[in-house]
Amino acid sequence: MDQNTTISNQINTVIASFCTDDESYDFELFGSGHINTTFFVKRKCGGNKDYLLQRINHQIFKDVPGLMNNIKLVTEHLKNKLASVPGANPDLEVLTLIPTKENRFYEIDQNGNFWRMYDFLHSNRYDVLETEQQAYEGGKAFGKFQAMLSDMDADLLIETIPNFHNIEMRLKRFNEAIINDVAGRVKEVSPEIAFLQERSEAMLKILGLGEGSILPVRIIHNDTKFNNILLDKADKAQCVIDLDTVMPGYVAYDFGDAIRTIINTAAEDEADLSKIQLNIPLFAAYTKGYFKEAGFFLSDREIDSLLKGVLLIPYEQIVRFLTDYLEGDTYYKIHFPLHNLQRTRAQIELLTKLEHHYKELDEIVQGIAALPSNENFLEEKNELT
Ligand code: ADP
Ligand code: GN1
Ligand code: MG
Repeated sequence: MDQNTTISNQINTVIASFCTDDESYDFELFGSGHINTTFFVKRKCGGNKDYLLQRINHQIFKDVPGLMNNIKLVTEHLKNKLASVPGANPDLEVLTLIPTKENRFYEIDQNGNFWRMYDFLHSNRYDVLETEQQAYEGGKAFGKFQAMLSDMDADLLIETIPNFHNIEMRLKRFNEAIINDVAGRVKEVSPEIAFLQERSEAMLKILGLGEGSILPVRIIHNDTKFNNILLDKADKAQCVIDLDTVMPGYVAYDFGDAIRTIINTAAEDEADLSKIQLNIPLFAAYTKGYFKEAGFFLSDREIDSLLKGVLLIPYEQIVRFLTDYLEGDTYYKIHFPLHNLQRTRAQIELLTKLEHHYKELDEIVQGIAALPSNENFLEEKNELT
């Protein structure tokens, strides 16, 4: 038997371990996530009921049972909330886990890999945005997500990756990577290291505000890049996905990571730096959508912290991509040898532009935050003007 047939048989065995409604499936690699390995699973005999199968990266998520319990609790909480909202459809708006025949939410294969399955949601997905409508809907999706989780007990959730957005810890590991230089790459990246070092003090602000209890800890998504939202066929917000990192944190983290992907006219790893520009109307549209859903619970100090997150998260990504490059590319999936370095340089370009426009962006946030709530809740077409 050739290697492909063996892998195919293994995946078919995994599929059969879940409570699916048919025996014969086709599957193909799917999506552009950097962490898990995702397959689109379709019944050979056709029909609309498709599945999304994922091999969970257990090198990164060390406690998969704990992680899956988090996802079970979060999806249950969201579905219960939506059940009482007229017109809402919990099956389309919240991920639905498929249990295994042994009534668990994950399966372990013969090689010790962890798998999970969701209902596949037929929807629109974007790595790079095209319209203000999409940005606005993205803001609503993540705002509503935080709002709906605001009354969930955070103690129920484990920290799937401890210190995920803790920049002090990220910098510590980065400095260790420089000292260890296991891949012999430090000499190639002096300008990038200097860029990070020049800003390291300034980037500790959010952490300091949190430690001083000025910013409240809330349950947030923690990985709000735009391709972690599904929009429906009319580009309306449908479902927030990729729930692996739903954990306590500061709202500025979610705002910053969303803006990182929304405001950038190019891909996160664009090689041609001249293509990386700021699309400020998309920034404003996202912010309006976000405040529409989250404005009612944000404190003034949290509102003031949002733009700090817009600088912090691209900075943190640079630290993380460069650390991975220095450590020999062990964390993120890469598609060519210098991919992490290219990502690093693209994010440096983005951060530099964000720094230049900081004041202008902050004024936009403050202006939207100051809108009377009735104005914030106008019909959608008016809100974007
Ligand atoms: P990763 O952690 O690797 O980013 P994700 O959970 O984000 O993994 O999934 C990868 C991609 O698969 C997503 O960007 C999205 O396009 C798609 N996807 C994930 N879950 C679903 C789903 N239930 N229905 C349809 N598409 C999905
Ligand atoms: C990863 O899983 P994915 O591709 O949506 C990463 C995020 C980074 C992002 C950068 C668990 O997100 O933290 O912001 O890549 N997820 C994890 O594109 O590390
Ligand atoms: Mg993802």
